[in-house]
Amino acid sequence: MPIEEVYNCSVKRLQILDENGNLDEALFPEGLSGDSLVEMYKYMLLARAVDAKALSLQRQGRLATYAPLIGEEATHIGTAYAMRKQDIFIPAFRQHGVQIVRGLPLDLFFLYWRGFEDGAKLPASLNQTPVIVPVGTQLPHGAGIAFALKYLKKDAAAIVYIGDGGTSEGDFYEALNFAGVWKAPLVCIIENNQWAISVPRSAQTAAETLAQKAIAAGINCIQVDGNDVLAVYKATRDAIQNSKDGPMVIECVTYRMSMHTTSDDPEKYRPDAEVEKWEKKDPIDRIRKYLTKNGLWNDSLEQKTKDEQAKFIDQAVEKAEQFKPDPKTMFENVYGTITQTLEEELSDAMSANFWQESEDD
Ligand SMILES: Cc1ncc(C[n+]2csc(CCOP(=O)(O)OP(=O)(O)O)c2C)c(N)n1
Ligand SMILES: [Mg+2]
Repeated sequence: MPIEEVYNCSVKRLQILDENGNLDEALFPEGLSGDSLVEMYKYMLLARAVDAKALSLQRQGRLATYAPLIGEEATHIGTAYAMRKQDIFIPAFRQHGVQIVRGLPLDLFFLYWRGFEDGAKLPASLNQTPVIVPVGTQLPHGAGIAFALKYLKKDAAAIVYIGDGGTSEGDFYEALNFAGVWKAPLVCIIENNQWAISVPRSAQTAAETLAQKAIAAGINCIQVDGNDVLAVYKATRDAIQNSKDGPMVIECVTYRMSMHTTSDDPEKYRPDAEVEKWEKKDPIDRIRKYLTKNGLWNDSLEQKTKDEQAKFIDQAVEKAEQFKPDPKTMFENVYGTITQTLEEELSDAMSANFWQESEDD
């Protein structure tokens, strides 16, 4: 008796805009206007400018540990631009570009990265869960939220983000398994930036792609050029449109151009040649080339936009730096009932002396 094939699978890869700004017309996302392309580009510039400001503030001691986004703008803006307001956005900790497109007040962004939990108190209208640092834990939340949306018959999807490293966590597989069984409207964006701190993608898994991890859970998947904002946008928009029929995994292949966080030095573990190779694939350069070639952008618009964005960012930083924290917030929400040690520390913190000494340090 011949050995039967019971299952056969493959993973497709989508790219629309190449490194030189040339477009595959046949794949261009239907209905996307020139104005929308310019808006996406401006968001990418803004994300990069906010990132540069955050890094500079951290180096001046005006921000706490920060996780840069540079290089990942197309993955952030493309996915965010495809989302609808009613969709629920479930980030990990690096998706600042998505937050910007979703309308996060920028002062809250700086407040959060200054280390104040008040920056994590998000307006409910954003439909976003808080930034989450324990790797992978947002996946079960995302699957649960997607299940709830289906149960409540809402016309909305849950969009959850995870890094290449995060896909090795049990939480990732468990969440996909659940979402697959329940055909929950979950769109899982794997932001494959090639590194998990100092662990390269090649040491993370023997699988050829990260997208294919969806297949065992019975979930559709695609790999996209994560530095091509059009491909990222199209894949995400299609996945959201189809989410009423079940989940989708999108692997965005991109690159972390900078350090993992400001407490890390990538020069210790990765070759310059690798970074230089990815510089040629810069997500902002290629869309700028396309827009310029098509008469939608020029140097004076670039300068005007950058000037306006710099002012906008400075105002947000000023507001965040004027914020006066209530020391009590550090002690709240740690335990259901405050412990004796925390009670003592709180009482110290509430004394005027404590703050005087800290300021003099
Ligand atoms: C459960 C858990 N283990 C370890 C860490 C420490 N840690 C923080 S980020 C990170 C790497 C994450 O890599 P990846 O998922 O690729 O996301 P990226 O940082 O590249 O965006 C690790 C190991 C953590 N925060 N949580
Ligand atoms: Mg990573």
